[in-house]
Amino acid sequence: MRPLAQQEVEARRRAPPGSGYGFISHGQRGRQTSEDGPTRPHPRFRGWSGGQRWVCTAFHESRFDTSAVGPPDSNGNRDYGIFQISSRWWCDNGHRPTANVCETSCNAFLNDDITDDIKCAKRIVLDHQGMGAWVAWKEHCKGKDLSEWTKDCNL
Ligand SMILES: [Ca+2]
Repeated sequence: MRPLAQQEVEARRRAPPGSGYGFISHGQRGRQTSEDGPTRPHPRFRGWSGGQRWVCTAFHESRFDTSAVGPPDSNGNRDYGIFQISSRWWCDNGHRPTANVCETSCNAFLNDDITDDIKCAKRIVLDHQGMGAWVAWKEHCKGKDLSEWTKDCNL
């Protein structure tokens, strides 16, 4: 994962609440400071603002179970891992042709190293649906106050 450039940190810090900088759309966290000074992103989410969106989505997709595999859909595709990434487009589950946009085995999304899961999720969110690619996001997280999800994380 690319380390967060200092300029990005500064830009994020200066971004007004609700400016939509990066993934932040719910306000204050983009300019949050703590008593110890400016907060720093957790290493897992470095370079990835708005971590609470992902924490909320991951919880409602998989209950944070990195080994979760969803039931097959009508085409035999399944969702894999903490972000429930679908074999339909994003990874190869070895069962049928797949676009495999993230160029990885779906099994790679079932271990405790979520670096590759995050990398693929970052690719997915670039697609036209954005976070809407995740049903859990739309049903449980979108438009909600998500600050509780990361309030103790010092993101
Ligand atoms: Ca993984």
